[in-house]
Amino acid sequence: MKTNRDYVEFTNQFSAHNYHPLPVVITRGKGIWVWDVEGKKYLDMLSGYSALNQGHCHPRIADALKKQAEKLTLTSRAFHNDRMGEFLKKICDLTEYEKALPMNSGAEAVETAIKVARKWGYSKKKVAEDKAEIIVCENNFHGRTTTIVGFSSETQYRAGFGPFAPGFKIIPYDDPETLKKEINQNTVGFMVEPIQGEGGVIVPEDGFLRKCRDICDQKKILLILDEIQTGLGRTGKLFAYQHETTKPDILIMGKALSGGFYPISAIACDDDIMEVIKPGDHGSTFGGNPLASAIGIAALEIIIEEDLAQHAHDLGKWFMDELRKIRSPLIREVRGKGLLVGVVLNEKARPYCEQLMELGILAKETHEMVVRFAPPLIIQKKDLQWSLERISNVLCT
Ligand code: IF1
Repeated sequence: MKTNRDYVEFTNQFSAHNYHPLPVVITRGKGIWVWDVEGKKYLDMLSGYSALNQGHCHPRIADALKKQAEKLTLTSRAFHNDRMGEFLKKICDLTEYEKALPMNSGAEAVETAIKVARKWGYSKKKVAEDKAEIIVCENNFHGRTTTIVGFSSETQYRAGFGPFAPGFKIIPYDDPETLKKEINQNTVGFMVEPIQGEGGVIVPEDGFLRKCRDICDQKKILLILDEIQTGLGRTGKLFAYQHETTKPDILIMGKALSGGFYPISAIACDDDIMEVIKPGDHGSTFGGNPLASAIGIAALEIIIEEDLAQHAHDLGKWFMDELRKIRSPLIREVRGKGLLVGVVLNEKARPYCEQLMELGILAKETHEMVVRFAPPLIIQKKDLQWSLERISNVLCT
């Protein structure tokens, strides 16, 4: 029988070394569980970085995929297909926006939002040609394209990849006062994550988004929320902004929009903004294809019908309380919302993730000192209890 190590060595011969994964080779997944090539079972507490909110291989999405795969997968946008409208209506109904634009990866949806915001700035706000500015936050993570890493504050994401696109200004996270000060006549938008995921699960002060909303309204700029990671139930609401009585001008979503079957992303906004995009302005070979649409429809229906946001809210609160009861000098802080939880350690987190793996829990460190726990939202209390016993074991030794 081939071992995990065999697969890792084989793969490393052909793979670019752009990752440093835990040494486990997964071959099967069902619900909250995955199995490695040696037959060992693990609780997946990363969920494909929140793409698997519905759990691995949800049978209903698999069915939708199989049915559509045998009928029609791709037309390109040169022609219409009979599934995209239904998918976009579903997004619009759920988010209460008038229009949606489908793409594939999260980074592409972020790029789409940037293009829409800039064009809105030129055509509606009359910003001078090529002067549009978008304000973003320190410690952001919005993807890996050259434009996006150009406004990252993380040295490694940028180093060696310049020159970068101009037109972005970085301000501290969770700092509405600075946002207000930095807006000028060329500013078209403020793009921000409701909780910084990659940044180490950083939760801003209550009221942060509401203040940003007010400032953006006063100064007539667009509030653009990247909910690629926080959206679709993860934080205990369908979208994290719903924790505050506010709504962005452009909403960016991805990841769980496909339940992990396929890269599907989108932006949603009202027509007074989306209308700036004209035929030929933007597109993608695969965006909005019928297979993606069928998958997306099923993925969204599951989130609603299984009430995953409420479930994440209830369980997340309990889970964080239980984590806070663990008495260990290693733990500096437990923070998060819903089932997006970060345990901040006083030491590097990687060795603890490796120990958790030995005990059958898959979690990955972020920002060196933080262990992120973000299980599929279908998880039950008894399984979280099971994980807590092991987490406590690892952190108390
Ligand atoms: C990697 C972290 C998660 C995102 C937000 C856009 C994107 C992401 C808020 C881009 C993607 C990923 C990408 C993945 C690791 C990962 C991540 F560890 F970096 F922090 F999820 F937590 N906006 N996040 O979180 O979406 O183009 O990847 O579909 O290895 O880069 P994408």
